[in-house]
Amino acid sequence: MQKTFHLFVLAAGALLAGLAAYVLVRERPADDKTTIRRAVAGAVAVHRQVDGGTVEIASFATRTPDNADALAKAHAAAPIELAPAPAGPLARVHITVEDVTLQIAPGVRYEAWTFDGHVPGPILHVRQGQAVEVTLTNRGAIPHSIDFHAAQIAPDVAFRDVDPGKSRTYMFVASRPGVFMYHCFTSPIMMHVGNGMFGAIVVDPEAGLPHVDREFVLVASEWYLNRPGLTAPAIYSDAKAQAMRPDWATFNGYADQYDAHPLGALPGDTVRYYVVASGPNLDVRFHIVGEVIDRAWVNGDMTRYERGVQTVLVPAGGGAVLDVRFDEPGFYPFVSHAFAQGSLGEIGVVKVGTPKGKMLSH
Ligand SMILES: [Cu+2]
Repeated sequence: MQKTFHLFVLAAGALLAGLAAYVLVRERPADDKTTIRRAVAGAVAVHRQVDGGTVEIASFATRTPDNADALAKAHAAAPIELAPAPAGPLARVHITVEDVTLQIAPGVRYEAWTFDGHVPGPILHVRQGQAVEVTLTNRGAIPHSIDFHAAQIAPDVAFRDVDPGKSRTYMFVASRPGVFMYHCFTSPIMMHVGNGMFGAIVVDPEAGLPHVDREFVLVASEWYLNRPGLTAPAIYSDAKAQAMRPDWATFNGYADQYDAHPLGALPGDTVRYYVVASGPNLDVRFHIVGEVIDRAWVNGDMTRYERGVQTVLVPAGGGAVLDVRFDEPGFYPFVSHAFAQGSLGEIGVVKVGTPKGKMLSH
């Protein structure tokens, strides 16, 4: 009897001590940085847990609902036009980080981290020699930052993390022309880029480029999903990103969107493609079916161009400027000629004039 009583007292004591410890821990105020660090560590842990951290990776590639064609038609394609560069010596850019659930393929939802609420972020346009003043406001849940490949600047200062609710401004001079990637620089970078935090900036050369009739900006990237995203939105799969096995690959964030909504040109038009490969991991082998690229500024080197190129390698983190003259009416697909990527959604079409035939893929 006495032994039972002792056990009872011990158990009650342990319970009270546990309760006190719980209250103490709960009530201890965590400073902002601790909370944020926990949030990041937690997010990474969750992603690893979901994947199991194993090599067993289920692919959700091309998994769409039965009404995928109707959904693709109903989805408004992302704009591809380049806005004019601002006049004067200074270009002011204000970008806001927002966590948004997006469609990345017909019926496929993804919990993205974005610049200005869409993927890719805004397509920026400046002139060589112009100063670019960048303000980043963070309305996301965790710290983020912005790294411009067009900048030559101490990254440990300019590209520092901006805490939620805060803003930071820095300035760089766009001294090199070309088309450049920008992206979130916060660790783990692959996760931040993989979640949609990237975009492009075009820097016009001082001397200008040959006149063209149309300009299309295409930012390629891959998506790594922890689930199909059909009934509940998907989040980033770290195991798939580490293995470089995406579920979707896209131009401007949504699979095959310029196949469902072809871009337009007229016979005789010269079209300039600004292509950026944002990755986070994969290069793009950019090819235009039925054409040969007349002028190819490869690797962002705007001092000279190559002529008569069939396929241009755009490395992850790199860009290229490509001019093509379309002579005959027709449907001209553009693809990543690494067909594993093409089949995951990196295909679009330019409809030149009023072709009599049908698109090959329809
Ligand atoms: Cu970020």
